[in-house]
Amino acid sequence: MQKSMIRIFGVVAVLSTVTMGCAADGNDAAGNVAADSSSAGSSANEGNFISGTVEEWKVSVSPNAATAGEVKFTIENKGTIGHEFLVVKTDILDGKITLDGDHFSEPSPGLEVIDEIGEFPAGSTELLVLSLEAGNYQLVCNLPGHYAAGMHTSFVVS
Ligand SMILES: [Cu+2]
Repeated sequence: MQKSMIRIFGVVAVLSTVTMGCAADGNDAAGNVAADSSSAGSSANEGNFISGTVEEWKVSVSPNAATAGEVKFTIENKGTIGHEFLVVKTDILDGKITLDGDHFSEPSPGLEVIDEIGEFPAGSTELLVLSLEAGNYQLVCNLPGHYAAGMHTSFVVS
């Protein structure tokens, strides 16, 4: 009868990824999920699931746009070293933020760092849930040298 085992379990396992030996990060992700229920008036944004990667030396997300309201970023570090993931609201063109040495200052004129996933290790996945206003954004890694090396991409909220 029920001979065919269903493989959906694999998906569930990925979604509930626990970073072993890094309990603090796991707790952060859980906290962000729990915070979902506090946002009001965003029922039209249930599709704002953004998945992406950070690696040497790029940031990639799909889709690269969302509607204003709650946006959920699931970001995997596909690289071989630690990276961070910053959500920056700015009209500055992608890759053109003025650097102060090997990174840009936070804060800087013309941009606002909305929130971030702090540096997380290679091979791990983190969730960041934010309430975003309409506007132009950059998703970046601002570790020393990483922005200049290409770790930035544009993101639009309408
Ligand atoms: Cu980086």
